[in-house]
Amino acid sequence: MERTLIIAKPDAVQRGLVGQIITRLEQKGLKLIGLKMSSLDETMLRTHYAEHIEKSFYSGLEQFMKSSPVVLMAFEGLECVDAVRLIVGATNPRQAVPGSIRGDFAMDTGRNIVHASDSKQSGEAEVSNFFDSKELFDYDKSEYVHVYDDMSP
Ligand code: IDP
Ligand code: MG
Repeated sequence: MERTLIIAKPDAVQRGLVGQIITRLEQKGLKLIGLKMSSLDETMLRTHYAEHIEKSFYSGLEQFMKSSPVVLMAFEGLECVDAVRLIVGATNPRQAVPGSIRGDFAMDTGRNIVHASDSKQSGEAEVSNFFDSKELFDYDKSEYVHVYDDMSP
């Protein structure tokens, strides 16, 4: 099982799309293991977006991500990092396929609604960066027997 971090960004919160984001991921069969609202500060954002700090868009990205609270989610599932990236869609929403979150709800790379971890390693690291161990929940999901062939929780 992999873990992935989802952030419903300020535009999702402002536009009232948080519920639809959660719904799409839940209905896929992913297991929600952490959920909270939070304001992200400069330090957290510089860690989270370390690979982008030197890029021209970084200061705009940081301002945007601080512009209102976000909703943080941790999900667990079999190979869920890649599966969730497909549900989220391309970074540029105008190129994201219809049916994906960005393809259905967004028009601009700088307002693309949602963050999703991009590798198994970043999924583990990002979930740990944003959630204390007490905020992550390990529980049996009875639905798993209907979601995965030959797998019990
Ligand atoms: P990702 O969110 O699909 O993984 P990344 O390339 O990791 O995309 O970029 C992180 C975030 O930085 C994007 O989701 C977007 O919010 C922002 N971003 C990336 N490229 C640009 C750009 O060219 N202009 C404005 N914002 C950008
Ligand atoms: Mg990324």
